[in-house]
Amino acid sequence: MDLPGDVVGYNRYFGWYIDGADNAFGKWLDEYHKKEKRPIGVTEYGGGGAISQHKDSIVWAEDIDSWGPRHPENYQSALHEDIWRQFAQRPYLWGKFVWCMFDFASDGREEGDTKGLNDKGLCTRERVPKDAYYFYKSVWNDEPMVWLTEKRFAERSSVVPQVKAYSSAESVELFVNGVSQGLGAKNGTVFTWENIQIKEDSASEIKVVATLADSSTLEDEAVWTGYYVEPEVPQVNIALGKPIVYCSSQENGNPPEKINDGMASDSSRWCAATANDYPASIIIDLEETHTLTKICTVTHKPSQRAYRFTVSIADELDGEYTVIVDHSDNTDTTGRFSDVLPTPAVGRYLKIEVTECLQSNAFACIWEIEAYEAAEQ
Ligand SMILES: [Ca+2]
Repeated sequence: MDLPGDVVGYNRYFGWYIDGADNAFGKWLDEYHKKEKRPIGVTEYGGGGAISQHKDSIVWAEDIDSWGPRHPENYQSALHEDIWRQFAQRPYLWGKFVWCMFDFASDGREEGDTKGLNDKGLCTRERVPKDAYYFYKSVWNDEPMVWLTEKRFAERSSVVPQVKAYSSAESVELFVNGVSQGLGAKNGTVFTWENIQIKEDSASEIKVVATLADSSTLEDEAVWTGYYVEPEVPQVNIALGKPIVYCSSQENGNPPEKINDGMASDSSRWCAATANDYPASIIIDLEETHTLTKICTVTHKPSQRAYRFTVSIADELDGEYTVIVDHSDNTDTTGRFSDVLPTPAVGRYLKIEVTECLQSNAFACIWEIEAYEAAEQ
């Protein structure tokens, strides 16, 4: 851009409104650092956090509704850790501005656990600090500190996939009911322990002890009650990177291969060559017969456009396609679809067909499609 100004700042929400996997924010910054003739900074970044919500092993595409209800507090803190690590490796940034310090009224939003609220604050509107607040305390403040995260995730799986603490100390030890679980793996000010067993159906005392340079200690603790959770069958996205064997048309720069490259973002999308050209379709060759259990789709311009589409499957490229996902009457503009199939679908060729967009003059355009199959046990 050639607007007047000595420096430039971008508001970007990687990991929130768009996928932030695989250091996407940092890569984007490097690209704009090269393009811009002036120093660049980040004038807004972040994501929502509802302190009533938590979940283990969160995946953005699966578990987060940036414009909807699912805003787990522990995703927000993990997001800030991930983004901050990318910022810290890029000293060319002239500034980084968290959006924002406190949750605030935002009429029209229906997100997280409270209507009419923008919950991107590091603290709630009532000034209760969220875990993300303590992450920044650990990286910004000189004052020695330790904070055990997910205190409010008090009823949870008895095998905790990851226990996490923030501390400016050199080492932090975890105790469960007085029994040491060892020193945490250290990544900057983030300390983690994997697969920690707590009691089932009764309370466990979880304590972290940070040892400072002068050998003094700081402690923090929580009480968690465990319950048995059936281990999840791992799901594998078998559409990822598979060859595209048919594409009705493509716009320059947005080729069909972007529909299954593992990134759901504006810069990683398939787009038809012209507007109002429906139906527009792509066929992905899964390379052998698969049994699909779930299809996830992200359409262009989430929160603005309601695309209508179907997903179907066939054994032969030119064979008969059976519709397995039908959004041909969609009116929703979230742009995010996660369809668990009522019965598993078997086939080799996966076709996505965009039939319409409720907004006029829109190009058929999909950011990403994922096809899941249960992993073999
Ligand atoms: Ca993509």
